[in-house]
Amino acid sequence: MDTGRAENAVYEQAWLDYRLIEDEALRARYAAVCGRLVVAGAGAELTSARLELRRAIAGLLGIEPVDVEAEAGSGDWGSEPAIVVTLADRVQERRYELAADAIGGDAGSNGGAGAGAGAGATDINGTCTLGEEGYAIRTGANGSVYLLGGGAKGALYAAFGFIRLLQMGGDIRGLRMVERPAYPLRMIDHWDNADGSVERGYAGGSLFFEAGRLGGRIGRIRDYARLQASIGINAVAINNVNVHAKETRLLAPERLDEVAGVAEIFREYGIALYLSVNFAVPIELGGLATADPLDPAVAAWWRETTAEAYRRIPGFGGYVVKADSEHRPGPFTYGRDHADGANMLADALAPQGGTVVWRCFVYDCKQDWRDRRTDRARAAYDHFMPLDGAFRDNVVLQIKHGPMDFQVREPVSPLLLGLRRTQIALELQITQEYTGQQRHLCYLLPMWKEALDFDAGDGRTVADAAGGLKGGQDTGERGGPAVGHRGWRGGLAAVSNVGTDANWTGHLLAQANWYGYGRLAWQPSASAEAIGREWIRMTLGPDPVVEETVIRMLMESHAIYESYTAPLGVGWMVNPNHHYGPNVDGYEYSPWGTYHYADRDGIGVDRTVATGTGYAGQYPAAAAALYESPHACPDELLLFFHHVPYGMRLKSGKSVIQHIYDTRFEGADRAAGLLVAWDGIADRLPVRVHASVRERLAHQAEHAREWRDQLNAYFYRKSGIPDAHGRTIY
Ligand code: GCV
Repeated sequence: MDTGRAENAVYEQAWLDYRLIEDEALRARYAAVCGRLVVAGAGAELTSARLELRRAIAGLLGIEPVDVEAEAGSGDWGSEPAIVVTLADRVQERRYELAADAIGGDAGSNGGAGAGAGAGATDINGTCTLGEEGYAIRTGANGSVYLLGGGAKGALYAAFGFIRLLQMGGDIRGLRMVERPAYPLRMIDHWDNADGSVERGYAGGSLFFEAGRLGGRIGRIRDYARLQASIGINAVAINNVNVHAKETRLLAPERLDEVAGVAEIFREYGIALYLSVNFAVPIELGGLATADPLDPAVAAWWRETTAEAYRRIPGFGGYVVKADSEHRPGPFTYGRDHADGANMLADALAPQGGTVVWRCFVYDCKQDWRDRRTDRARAAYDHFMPLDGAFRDNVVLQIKHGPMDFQVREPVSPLLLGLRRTQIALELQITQEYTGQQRHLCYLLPMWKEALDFDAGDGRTVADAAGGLKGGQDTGERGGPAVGHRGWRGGLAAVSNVGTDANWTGHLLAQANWYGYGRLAWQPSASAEAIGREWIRMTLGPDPVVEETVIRMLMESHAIYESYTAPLGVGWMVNPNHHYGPNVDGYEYSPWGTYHYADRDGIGVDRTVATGTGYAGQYPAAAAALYESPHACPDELLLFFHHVPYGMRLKSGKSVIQHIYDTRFEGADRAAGLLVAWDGIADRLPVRVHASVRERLAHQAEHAREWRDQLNAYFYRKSGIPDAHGRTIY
């Protein structure tokens, strides 16, 4: 298959590629309802909903819908079926034809990738229960489909939800869907720099910055905002958390209009723009002698600067802060703690309703590798647990899913479940820094699902914790919020994987991670497979053979990547700085706190309480006991928690060394299999789409062999133990 339009659309429109539905009967059924469009109500998001529906209907059905104006106050738009977009409370208040049918009755979900959040029988009652961002979709008596937002943002999400239904070929008769996002914060963080580069970016340059200028690519930024809104993203930080001199100036009065230009586009799509800020900006920009958070002049500077930012930037959301981390300035310089730092910014933001997202990635990056007692894995918990309850209620602590740094396999950070009186956001990394840099296929949702589903033995999962659910009820001594209170601001945040590449993500299939992140942030109980299938169908089309092939590739890819790169929970065997490619000792004698301690007898880090760094003791009792014992510890994390001999038997029955050899061989073979599978659907895909992914899969297959051979050779030479199957090890 080869059509220029299809190729470009897949590249540029990603999953919002509205190609004509081929099934004529289905198209006609949809067209009978979609030929008339009513948008009742005002607001930027409703305007965007109208534009998007028009665009989707034109593309998918090949018709231009007629815009029907609801007569002011009457709600009368004729008896013919139509798509009606409005606010749920408007429907009730104005006694529209549909009222009882649209809102009452047994609320269900569309299914799709996951059930609507908390959809119940009688709880959908206008804005109060849908919330600003929730929505209901109902089919009325005459076949009209009502897209009812709790607020204007909800109406926009309803429009995208309905479009997804059409793209998926769903039945629009008798719809009774209710959707509400699980979390109020569904954020994407860009690590984009003012010079146009992207830290850990693998898809070209920055969408936002070009040689110091911000917001020039208006069309592309608008498409970006559409894509984000379509998956429910409502907050985007546009600049790198490593805030250098140039980005520090984004808060200067003469730069605010540029920021405002991007924020204006975001606002039309319900997205709040955040800025990552340099904790020392009062010195660098304000000319003060200090950035001490307890100095009144510093607090006043932040208050004034923040008020000005809100005056100038529409829909500004607040600040993201990386402090006292990897050479960034922070409150430690002044002998203050992170609650002092975060609360000072929170006080500046509070009058404007803003939020400070404060990162917990705080550790000693100048560690002596000879010192075995210092353990980087402990750092976030050690720094932040003593501050639980000390944060203002517009502070959200952003916590990486593992205690180290986005490795292929890590245990879940104990801080996520430990904090009970502090609002949190789980931080994920969509950009594939340690997972193949968008040259290897690695669908991250299975890994993210494991983190979200993790509970430490008391039935409270990380997904619950990120939503403030099932927590303690105490109020913090310093005024922190009781977990789960109504004003909860936490949720999920993730590092972006997009850039200026035509297909957004470099590796086309890496789009599934971006799409999937948004869908999970909306509903964490949705399945990785269902979300993957949505992405495939919306992006690559409805061919079932393509869908089955690609979903298998996606679902197996994380396990495949892990099996040739990171054995039994050991990470960091990569080249320093750029983090690509095998280098077993790349981080072994470094100051970064990243060791495997392999010698001739064994491998792994002793993190037990009994004989090691004590990290295992940071978990609640049940999980701590599991990790403390090398016999109870799950195989896949054995070397994260224990230093063991190569001959130790795993639960699988294999020795550690044989496991290392076997998984390297299998992993490389399975990576080669991904290429074979993709080639099997070559004639079902646009030529350029097939070729671009093929090139990456071919590289992956070859690179996986390199990983296999370097790791096997290294461990054979260390241990002197041959492979039980006599395969070639160099
Ligand atoms: C933005 C890791 C990455 C850094 C990143 C840092 C962070 O260390 O390698 O590039 O810095 O994480 O999350 O702040």
